[in-house]
Amino acid sequence: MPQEDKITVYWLAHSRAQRILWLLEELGLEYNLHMEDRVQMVRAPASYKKYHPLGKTPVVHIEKPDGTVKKLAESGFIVQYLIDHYDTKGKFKPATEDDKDLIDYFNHYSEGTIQPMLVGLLVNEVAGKSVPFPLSVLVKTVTGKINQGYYQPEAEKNISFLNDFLKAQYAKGRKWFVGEKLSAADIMLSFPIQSAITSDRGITLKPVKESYPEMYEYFQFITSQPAWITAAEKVKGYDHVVINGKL
Ligand SMILES: N[C@@H](CCC(=O)N[C@@H](CS)C(=O)NCC(=O)O)C(=O)O
Repeated sequence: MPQEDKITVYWLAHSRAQRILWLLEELGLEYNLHMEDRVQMVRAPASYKKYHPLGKTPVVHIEKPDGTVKKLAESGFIVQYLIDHYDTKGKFKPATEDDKDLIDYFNHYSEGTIQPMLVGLLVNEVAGKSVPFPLSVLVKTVTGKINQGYYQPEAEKNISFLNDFLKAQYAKGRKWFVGEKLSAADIMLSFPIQSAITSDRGITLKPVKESYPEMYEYFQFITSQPAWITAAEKVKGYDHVVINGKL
């Protein structure tokens, strides 16, 4: 049956919005992509407030055949909504109630626990670059202390936690975060994992490939999925896309 709902994703480069494209591709849905350039290094342009009052990405608009438009924000909620409404073949249906609970946990964990650490590191990096020399030296000293005292050890602890989780899955012959198949947990965790592996912001002080080999292997695996690659190809030229583990 042709898709009746018209889906538009409001997207920014190097953002959480890319994982929504991965999910849409996995669900076999068509969508329009709206993209504009970031401003002030990392901010969304003010025009994004037209699509949702907070002006962040991802935001998804779903236009129904009767012309009404459902406006969705918050990536965890968007992922949950898209699966609830469009996973007609049950591709993402958890196999057990325990799996469902774990998927829900990771959905909340992704934005509620690990992501704030990564945002803290990003904000501190931008702070150091936003002021001229010699003030920048002072700002970098202060933000460096904050990073060393809190954001870096917390980020590293979380990466280690996720790596241990994958290790336990691999020991059972499994490839994904929950159970035996792709789930919303993988979609949501792909963004912080990609950040840890590709950013030079000091998210982990230990090298990921050597110190967190399971996470490194997992990243090679998810970035080789056909739907991931299709989503990445759609934004090539606008973003540093990762395909088969390579930037
Ligand atoms: N918890 C929100 C966070 C949204 C968010 O902060 N998005 C970033 C992109 S990764 C953004 O829009 N940043 C631009 C800005 O804050 O101006 C979600 O998961 O959707």
